[in-house]
Amino acid sequence: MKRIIPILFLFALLSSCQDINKNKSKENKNQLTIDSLSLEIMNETQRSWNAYKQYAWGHDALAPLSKSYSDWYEEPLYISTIDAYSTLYLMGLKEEAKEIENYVVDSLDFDKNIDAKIFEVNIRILGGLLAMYELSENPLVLEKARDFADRMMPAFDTKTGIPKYWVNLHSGITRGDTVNVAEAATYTMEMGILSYYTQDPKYYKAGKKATLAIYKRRSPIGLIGDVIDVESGEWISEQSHICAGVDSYYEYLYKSYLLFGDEELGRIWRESVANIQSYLAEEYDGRLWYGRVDMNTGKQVSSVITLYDAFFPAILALSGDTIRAIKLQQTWNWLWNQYGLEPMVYDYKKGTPNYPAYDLNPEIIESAYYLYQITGDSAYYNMNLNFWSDIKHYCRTDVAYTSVANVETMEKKDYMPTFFFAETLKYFYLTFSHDQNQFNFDEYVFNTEAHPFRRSNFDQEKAKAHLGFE
Ligand code: DMJ
Repeated sequence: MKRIIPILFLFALLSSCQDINKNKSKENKNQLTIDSLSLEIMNETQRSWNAYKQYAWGHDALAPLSKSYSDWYEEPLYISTIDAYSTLYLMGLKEEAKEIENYVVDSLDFDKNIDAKIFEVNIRILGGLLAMYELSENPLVLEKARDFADRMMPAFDTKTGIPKYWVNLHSGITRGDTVNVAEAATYTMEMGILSYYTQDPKYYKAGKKATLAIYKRRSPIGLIGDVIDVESGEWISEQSHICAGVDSYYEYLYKSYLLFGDEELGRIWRESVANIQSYLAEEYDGRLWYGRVDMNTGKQVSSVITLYDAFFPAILALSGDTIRAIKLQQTWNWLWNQYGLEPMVYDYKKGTPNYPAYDLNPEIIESAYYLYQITGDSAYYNMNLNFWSDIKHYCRTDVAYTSVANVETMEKKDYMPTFFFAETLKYFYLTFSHDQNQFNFDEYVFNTEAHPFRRSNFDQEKAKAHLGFE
């Protein structure tokens, strides 16, 4: 993979080439600049982590303006604690990471009488614990992950195999028959990893059954809808798109194929992405967009998109379609620069934000990181530099970072989502420390919450037996 020094620093280097030690001086300066940016991200992560510890330890999320906390349910589920681990670990903040590991092993108890959202806890808690197990190699962490997954499993007991929306972690009672596609079918990675390590295929089989239940209900032109009834299997909404509510279904088709070698998912990914390109993609005002269409006719029904859709350049690039990935990332970069942060929901034909919040989301940063790694083009490094500088400008508080209620006024909210630790800071750090960091995606596959899993840990022949696929 090509490694190109970012253009900004190249200029800085060229201007210092006047003495006989110029080559030496270049190297040192480059080293210094790259190091100072990744050091800045590390320091800002540590500062935010200290604030979380001081004001919100054990709770789900930090409220950075009121210097308090916010929980998702009646009792905390330690979501930030678990979500932050892999980021702290890969930044070399080993003491902080060890403290979380000890907390998980000694004090964590999932036997709680709360109804948890199965999609969210799968990617953040189960994904976070499994990455913690890989990185710490502590078998007690795997036991916690297994205990948590066993509490999730009753949700999959439906007529279609698509899980219910909520599961009670104590009683196993489930509720919520209406789910979107991401909530229906974003399980094969975490469940597959757990099956691999426990050699019990029941987890992967449940996750894959849910994915196949969605695929099986595609229309004659090969498109899926976006909201479904888990018992009847009827589509409740027949809009086809790659936006929030569907996104990670596609992401997991490719990533699970990559990690475990499940060719059936690889085939579904290839077929699905071809249909996405045929029906969803369009050039509008000289830019590439992916709109919403009717799953049966393929006719466009809306040009409303969400900032979550910026995950797509990353997965396109990872799966080999660098040309479209580059074009699409230009669109997202353009949109970011219209405001200085991205609006959560935007209508690209009207040119208006339908919901103007920005919650410190990672997707556009993730895609810039992938494109930087894959193309070696410093434009993507500089994109992340620009995103970072805007986030610092608009979202930094005296103790951490906070979401923004409106990207037109930059009015702040009082909330730092757990994925700011898990994803946003991680992708900045990986971009700025790219040469020194071993956690690149040649060697690791990241789940949709950016928890890293080492590809060489998964022998694809053994995966067939442990996960139970042909
Ligand atoms: C994350 O929780 C995950 O990436 C999820 O798949 C959708 N996006 C949010 C952050 O924006």
